[in-house]
Amino acid sequence: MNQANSMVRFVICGIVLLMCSTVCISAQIQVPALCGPVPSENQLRWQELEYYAFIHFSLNTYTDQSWGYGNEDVNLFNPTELDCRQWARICKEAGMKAIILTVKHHCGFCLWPSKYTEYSVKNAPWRDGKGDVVREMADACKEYGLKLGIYLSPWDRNHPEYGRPEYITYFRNQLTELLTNYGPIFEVWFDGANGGTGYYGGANENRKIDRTTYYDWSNTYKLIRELQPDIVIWNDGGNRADLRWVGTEAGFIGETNWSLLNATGDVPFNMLHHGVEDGDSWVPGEVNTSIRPEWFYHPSEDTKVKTLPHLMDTYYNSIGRNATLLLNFPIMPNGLIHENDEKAALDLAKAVKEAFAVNLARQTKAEASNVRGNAEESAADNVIDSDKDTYWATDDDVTKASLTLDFGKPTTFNRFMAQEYIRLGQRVKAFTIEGLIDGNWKELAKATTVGYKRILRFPTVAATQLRFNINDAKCCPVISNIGVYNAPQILTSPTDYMPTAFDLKEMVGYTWAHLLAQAVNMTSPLLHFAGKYQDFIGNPAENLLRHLPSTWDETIVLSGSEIGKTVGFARRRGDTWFIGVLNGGEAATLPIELSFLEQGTWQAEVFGDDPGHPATFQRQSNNVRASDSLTVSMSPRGGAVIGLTKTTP
Ligand SMILES: [Ca+2]
Repeated sequence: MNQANSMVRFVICGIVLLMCSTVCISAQIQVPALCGPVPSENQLRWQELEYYAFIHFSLNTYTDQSWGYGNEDVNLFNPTELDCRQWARICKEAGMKAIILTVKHHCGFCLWPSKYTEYSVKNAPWRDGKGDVVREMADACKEYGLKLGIYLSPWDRNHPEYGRPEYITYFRNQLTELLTNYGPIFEVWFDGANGGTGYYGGANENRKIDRTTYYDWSNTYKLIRELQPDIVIWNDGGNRADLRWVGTEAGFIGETNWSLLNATGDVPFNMLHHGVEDGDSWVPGEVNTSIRPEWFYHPSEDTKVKTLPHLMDTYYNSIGRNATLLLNFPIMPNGLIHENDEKAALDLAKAVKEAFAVNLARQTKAEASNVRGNAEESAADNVIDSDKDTYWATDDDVTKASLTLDFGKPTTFNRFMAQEYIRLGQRVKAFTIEGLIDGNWKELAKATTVGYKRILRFPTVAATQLRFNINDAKCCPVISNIGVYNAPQILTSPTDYMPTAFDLKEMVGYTWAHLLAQAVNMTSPLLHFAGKYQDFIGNPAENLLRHLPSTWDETIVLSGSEIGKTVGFARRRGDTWFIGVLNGGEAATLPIELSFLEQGTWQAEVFGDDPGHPATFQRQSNNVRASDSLTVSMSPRGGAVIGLTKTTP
């Protein structure tokens, strides 16, 4: 063979080899195809903020109202110590990344000197009418490295033209002022309360609007995006924008939470709360809630600022469930955040920092049951590199896979965090976590969706390995990060946690007494029903609920209990007994023998079903002794609760 021939063969071989390796490499590094809708760059940037503040401040602050009528005197607005830098400092120290300021609430009063109305700070005594809260907020945000957002109420109970086309021009003029004069705005927020009674320039009447057409949102959105191309728009479900309400202001989103909705059609509670698995649009959830019961400041709530265990639950039930958390601070009449609210926010920040201080996954050896194309780009250890842009992915046809983290020695932990690489869509539908404890695999937690971030809590274990089993997914899973943590326990005392509400929207088909019985049987602090705080206050069962302990000295399963039908517990804390009975799908009667009671007379307070009326209950009180029995009749998916306190020895 001459040298030329040899050279030709070498070149051909090289080309073949090159072609082969090109083909092989491209097969290995092929990025998984998009799985359904994906977030925009603006939505991605927003999601990564995770935690930011709401600020409510207006004439309501001076009238102790929740919603102003629109005729409140502008002279009331005179915050003597107003300091937006205090707000920004607290938010920054609390770990928040942005602040959304309510620049105009339903009463129509504007916190900036809008040139389109007289109903603003320019006619208030504060700073002799020269003040501009939005300007001071924008400056403070800049100083503290926070992004700024605005809440502009579409409903305006002051404006004479509200309900007519002229008001839409006014509304857009105001949006233009706000989105032009105050630098970058990361989010704009439009409340869903629209139309009703109001001052309306002196008309004092009821004005109804057709909320599907009146605001012509598509053109308003166009204007917003022209003025602030990097913005995200929040609107409640019906007027589909970039972000969605989660159906409750109580501080949590559904455990199953898809960042998807359909572009058109109604959005009932379950869609707001859980998203839509096969939705055609990326519309992630934002959990908005207040650090106190109400949005605006009321002095009576200075003692009702949420406790650390309550706020931790809010954190896990929002950020830990693939949502962001928008936590509200009401501003006091003097223009500052109350010290109790500041302390609560900083305590939460400290507890979150402690909980996630050390990612135990970083020190492990990661292996997966399947790696996409057996390529390094998709390998298991990409989930422990703390890099959000690298990921573990499986082959296209693999939607069931496991990833194991080997700690090398028994390691103590109680939190698991996973993140999907959502640029390619949301995929995981079901997963479990197992621990290898004393040589046996034990299930630690079971869940559905992951999304941008999912955090699971479970009792502390010492395991040598952790297994993350994806049992079902819409497409091949793509996981960017995993975290394993050993969070310090936060003790809950009985008075620490106030159950917030009952709302049958959350528990379709169940009765009120059933929900109440859950509070007893599932242990009182875990009340997470949707709805309004006000439904709880003044509720006939409020006293009983407030006194439910979070730990018990003794639990007895009542005879006649049968899993799937009727389950009753009698639970004792000190000298007090609580009985909770949960009923299944058919009406039932349960006789309860009280032989577990000590001698003496006991007062029994019974909350039972009101047949045919699931949203109400019947209440009676009578004296009983250990030799007596009480019979409760329950509706389908009903229940009963009995509180027993000793009256005479
Ligand atoms: Ca990674």
